[in-house]
Parts: sequence; C-alpha cells; structure tokens
Amino acid sequence: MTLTTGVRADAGRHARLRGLALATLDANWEHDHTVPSRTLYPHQWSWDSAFIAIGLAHVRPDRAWRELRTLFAAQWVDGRVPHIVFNPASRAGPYFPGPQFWDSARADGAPARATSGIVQPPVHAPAAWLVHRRAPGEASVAALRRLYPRLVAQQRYLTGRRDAGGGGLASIVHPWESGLDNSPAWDAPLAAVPADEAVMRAYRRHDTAHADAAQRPTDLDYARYVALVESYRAGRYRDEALLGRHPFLVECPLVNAALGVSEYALARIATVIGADPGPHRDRGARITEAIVSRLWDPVTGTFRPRDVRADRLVPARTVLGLMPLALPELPSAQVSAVLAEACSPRFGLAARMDRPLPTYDRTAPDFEPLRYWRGPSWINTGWLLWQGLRTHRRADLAAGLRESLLDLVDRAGCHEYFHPDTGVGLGSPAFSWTAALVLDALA
Ligand code: 2M8
Repeated sequence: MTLTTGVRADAGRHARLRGLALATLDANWEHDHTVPSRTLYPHQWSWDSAFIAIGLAHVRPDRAWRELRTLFAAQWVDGRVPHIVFNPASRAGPYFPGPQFWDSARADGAPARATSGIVQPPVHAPAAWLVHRRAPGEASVAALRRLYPRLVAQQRYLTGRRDAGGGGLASIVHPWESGLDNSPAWDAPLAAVPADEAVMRAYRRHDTAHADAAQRPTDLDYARYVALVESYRAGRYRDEALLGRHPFLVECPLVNAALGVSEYALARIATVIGADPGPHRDRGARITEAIVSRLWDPVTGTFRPRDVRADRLVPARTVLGLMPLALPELPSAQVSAVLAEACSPRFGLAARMDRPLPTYDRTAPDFEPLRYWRGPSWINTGWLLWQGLRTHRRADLAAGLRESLLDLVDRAGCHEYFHPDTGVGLGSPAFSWTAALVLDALA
C-alpha cells in the first residue's frame, strides 16, 4: 500500500466508524440520558454515562452535559451517585434486579426517583473535564460550575463513608460497584459470601434472554450478587460499621485509581471556575500514596485488590491491576512494573498488538474467552489503559492499543465486548460506551 492509499483507507475507516458510533448513540438516546443497550440495560448506568458523555462531547456537546446532569440529579444526600437510575417510563422489557428489589425509597437521603443503592467507579470528574476541554465556552463553564459541588460530594462519600479499611481508600460492597462484575478478582472474597444458586429459582434473570448464557455471569454469581444486595439493603444502604456486618469489602484498584485521577481533574475544573485547586492536588497525591502502600504487591510487582475483611491481596492477575497507570504521580518503579505486566504474555500490550487486550491474564488456567469480564476484551478498560499510557508519555504503546481498539469495532461493530483471540463481537451488538469511546479515540 502506498502512503496516499494508506491515508485514504484510514480516512474511509474513520468516517465509517464515526457514522456507526453516532448512529449507535443516537439510537440509544432516551429523552435525557443514554441507555447502555436497548435490550440488556434499559435504564441509566453511572459509569456508562461518564464514558458516553466523553464521546458525545465530540458530536453532541449539549447532550453530553445533559447526560451528566440527569445522572447527578439522582445523587443521594450523602453524595453517592447510584449505579442505576431507573427510568419509570422505560418501554423496554424488565431488568433484574429492578426498582422493587432495590427499594431505594426506604433509605435515608435517596432521591425521589428510584435508583439502586450502590455506586460504580467515579470516572465522572475526568469525564466532565474532557467534555469541557473538547467543547469549551460559556455554557460549558456554567455546566462545570453546577457539577463541581456534586463531584466533590461524590468524592467525599467514597473517601469518607466508604473507607472501611481505614487506610485512605474506598471499599466496594458489591462486585457490581467495580463495573467488572464477574472478574476473577472477586472470586476469593466472594467465596466467603454464603449463597446457593438454587436461590435464583425465586427470581427471573432477563439478561440471558438477550445474551448467550455462556457469555454472562453464572447463577451462582447471581445468587451471591443478590445476597450482597440483601445484606446492604437490610441496613438501608448505610455505611456505618460495615466491617462488622457486611460480607464483601474490597479495595479495588480501578475504583481507587479513578478516585485519585478525579482529584486531579477537579483541580483543573477548580481553576476554570475560580475555586482552589490546591486541596484537590494534595488529595490526589494522598490517594496515590495509599494505592501504592495498600494495593501494591512487591513480590509479583503488580497492583491487586485488597480483601479488607481477610486483610490480604487477592491472587488473580486481572486488567484491574493495570488501572493505576492513569495516576499522573504514580512513582516510576510502579509505572515500569505496570508496563511490564501489560506487555507480558498475560496481556500482550505492544506497539503492534497481535491480539486484543484481555480483561484477565490469558495464561491463567481459568481464562474464559467468552464469559463477560473473565477474559473478553472491553473497549472501556482498553481506553482507560490508553489514557494511562498517554499520561506517562508512552506514545508507542498508546498508538498500538488505540489501533487495536479501533480495529475491533471496525471489524465487529459496536459490541459490548469481544473475543480476545478472534475479535468476534459478544454481548449487546449496539453498546453505547463502545460507540462513545471510539469517537474519542478517533479524535
Ligand atoms: C454490567 O453490569 C450490570 C449490573 O450493573 C449487569 O450485568 O446487569 C457491567 O458491565 C457494568 O460495568 C455496566 O456498567 C453495566 C451497564 O452497561 O452492565
């Protein structure tokens, strides 16, 4: 291929991808928010909306702010941003577990609108910053001004009420809070949660009506998910004394890296709206130090989730361990070690990648290339690593990863996830954050 035909082919691919991504986001727009998928996820999801806003900023900036505004309108009084905001007018089929199961109305400080009671990774402050940077102007500064106190309250909730381990990091109370629901990272801490898959006979899962059961969590996983919601709901979603009464408390490297990165984003936002950026930078540095002191395993040279109840790091090597790379002040020893892990045969990151980035160590005996977060390639974890590579000026590796992400979507479409060897599309075929992050990677 000559240089000019190469450039033309690239322009053609970009136009094709842009058109597909925009059509996917438009089709999933629902009055004041975007559903992740019309079939599988017919409500608003917290971290999905942050990724979606990042993509919308490139094509529909007004909608990007609307997306974030709608989500934060459902913020609880204590600052938590619920992981699902239910749409009472949804015309799609039912979702399990739905609003009756969560029963947020009986919790103190919940909003009028039905929501879940748990959270997801706090990627919203960096998203707001990227939306502003992409389409700056008076309206965008006004939007940042409105959002800022809500973003600060979200951080305060996570670093305050959720610091169950007492070491300056947030604990998750449910695997759903990590966003990587059935990641092998949760196998060890989940084993301590009493559950029996027969429990699921009392409920009706709807996910397996829309996606192959072999590509979804198992019934035993769901039995544990249900047990954990029941435990947290029994205390009306209060966070006091969690250590003594809740069976799952884990410090997740992705959630906490997002918490740290958010402080640096808040510092930038503060500068634009005339607030003091200093305290945010200090908090970002403190969270970075806490991640290194609590989640770093010097023996293997990797970051791992900390099981707070058992007070130990979990054994599985998952993509979560690569996420602290997004922290701008991560010490150079840890930067080098994360890059070594990412470039190892476990994850295969390279300037020219021959296979997509998996979500789990592809050399592990229990690597499952079809099952959700237990192996398949996801665009959001790839995009987060891409951000980390750019933060630490690894343009060579960033270019290889970006190319691999675009190639996946170009060949298979805006799927929810992809087979990590063949690139075949899995899960929902019209998934919003895939579309949104492709738009961002194209820019
Ligand atoms: C998936 O999680 C939901 C529960 O929250 C589910 O499986 O029903 C995860 O992939 C999560 O990260 C994502 O936010 C959500 C909606 O896309 O779906």
